[in-house]
Amino acid sequence: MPVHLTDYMNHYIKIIEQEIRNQLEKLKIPKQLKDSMLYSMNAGGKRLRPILLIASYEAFANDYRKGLSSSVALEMIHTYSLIHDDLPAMDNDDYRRGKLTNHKVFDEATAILAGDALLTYSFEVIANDPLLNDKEKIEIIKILSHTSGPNGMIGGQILDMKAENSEVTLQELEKIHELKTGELIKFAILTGAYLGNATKEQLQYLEEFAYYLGLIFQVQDDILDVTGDEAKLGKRVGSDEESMKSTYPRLLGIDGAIELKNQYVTRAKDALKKAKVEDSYLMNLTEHFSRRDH
Ligand code: GRG
Repeated sequence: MPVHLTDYMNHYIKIIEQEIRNQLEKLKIPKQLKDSMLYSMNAGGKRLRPILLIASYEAFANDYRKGLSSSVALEMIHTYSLIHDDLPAMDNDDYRRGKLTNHKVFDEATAILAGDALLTYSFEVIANDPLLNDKEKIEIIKILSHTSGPNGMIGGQILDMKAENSEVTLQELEKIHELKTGELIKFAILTGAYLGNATKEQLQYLEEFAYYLGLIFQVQDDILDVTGDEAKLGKRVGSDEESMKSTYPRLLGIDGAIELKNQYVTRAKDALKKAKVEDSYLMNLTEHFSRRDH
């Protein structure tokens, strides 16, 4: 019997968080570095990316365990990007997810090193997974380094920095999001499907799906900045007037942003149908990404 998406997500959040603990607690490293890594890894993230990876794997195969190390590695890279993004040299934020940022609890140097450590350790986690063969390890590490590096997330971050305080076109905005947010989502979808033995054709459709899912995530994020409860309370990071950043609602108005998001939802679902995985949790997760309230 199909399980409701919330139960599905909660089930895997427990498994993912246990594996995060397993991977980090065994490290024999100075306490300050370990505490700093653990602090941000356990600071209340929604775990959307690792869940996506497992759902993508399960669209094709059974036994999530084969996707577990990649999903934890992905969450490590996501967390490192947040730690570094919050630093004084970047966004200079004191709070994330309602908690003090890493450099506020520890210090800047420790936060930089904790981010570096999570980035590099993520590759080690994949390389040491006994459930993966060498070909799989190389392929996953290849996709992860590409999507998180200069051709992916980091490339998006630098475009984003260049666009700070200037008007950008919708096309330019979407390029930033495609790289900065979308590439890690692409890693989740492609890695899960690859490990589940999807065909080349299915992988192509899933890449298209991931592209639209990344944009859905970001349009909704921008909408929440304006309409969400946290925005109304003035608590949402990056939501305030201090930033002149281009967003979907600023470029299209709220109604226009919602309309565009709905178009992307249709395209994402079409791509899942073409990949013949419309019965998977990826379908429910598309709705979840589109309607999430935080
Ligand atoms: C390496 C410095 C550096 C930056 C890389 C990804 C990124 C660029 C910076 C992170 C900050 C940011 C606002 C990214 C946009 C994507 C986004 C809204 C991330 C938050 O993702 P959620 O909502 O986070 O999944 P949680 O808190 O649930 O883990």
